[in-house]
Amino acid sequence: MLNQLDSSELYQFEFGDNQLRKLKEWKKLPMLYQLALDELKNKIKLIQTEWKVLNGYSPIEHIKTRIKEPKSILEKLERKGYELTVDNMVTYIHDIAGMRIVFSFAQDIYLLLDHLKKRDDLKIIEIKDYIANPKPNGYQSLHVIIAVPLTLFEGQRWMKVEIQMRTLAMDFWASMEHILFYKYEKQVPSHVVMELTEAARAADSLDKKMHRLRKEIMGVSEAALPQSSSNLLS
Ligand code: 0O2
Repeated sequence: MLNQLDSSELYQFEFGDNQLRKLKEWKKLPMLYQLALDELKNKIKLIQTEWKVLNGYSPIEHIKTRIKEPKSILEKLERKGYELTVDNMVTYIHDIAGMRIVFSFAQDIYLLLDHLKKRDDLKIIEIKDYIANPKPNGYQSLHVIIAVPLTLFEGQRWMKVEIQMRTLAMDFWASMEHILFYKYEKQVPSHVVMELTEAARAADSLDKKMHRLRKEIMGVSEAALPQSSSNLLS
């Protein structure tokens, strides 16, 4: 949590005229991001329940949330070339509050995205579609930066949350890659890179196979699927 930042890290922050305001803001941030995650999770859970009642199944396997570690926030700010200030953190680090939603089928990711786009109680800031355009290593996921309104005693405040939406297969690959990547301390041997990319292709073909089986067994027609996914998994 941000309030567990040790003093040596805290001293890297500016202490000028606005010292008190910034310190108060710093103390408040973890709470605000956590409230935004709670709020968003409730909204998604409501949709999940509605979906289950209407369609007889839940498209969402599980939802995880996390607040980014202070060390990772500072490293990311540094990597992006910004000064280590609270204002820069809030402005340029979009994934301080992170939510991961894992789906059974890729098509349902786009159904949820279409729904989120239509809501007026949430604001979509940015979409990165690594499902349609996987990263060179094979990483697939749909990233959405979304603003969630909090009605506070001091007034309304919009907080940013990064949602990563992916299938079980994509999630399995990303988790394994994360473990291997960090084990090799970012010096991944080339044959490992090749095998990981191969494994990503295997995960992708598993998703495509499940999509075909779903169409056959559940009778889901291509027309019933959102545009963005129907040309993706044919
Ligand atoms: P952690 O520990 O997961 O939080 P932006 O956040 O948009 O300003 P960035 O970093 O270019 O800038 O965003 P990107 O690449 O869209 O998404 C970053 C996050 O996606 C990462 O967070 C990971 O969670 C995930 N991610 C992106 N690429 C990969 C990948 O190749 N493998 C795996 N396993 N995850 C990936 P962090 O902050 O790097 O780390």
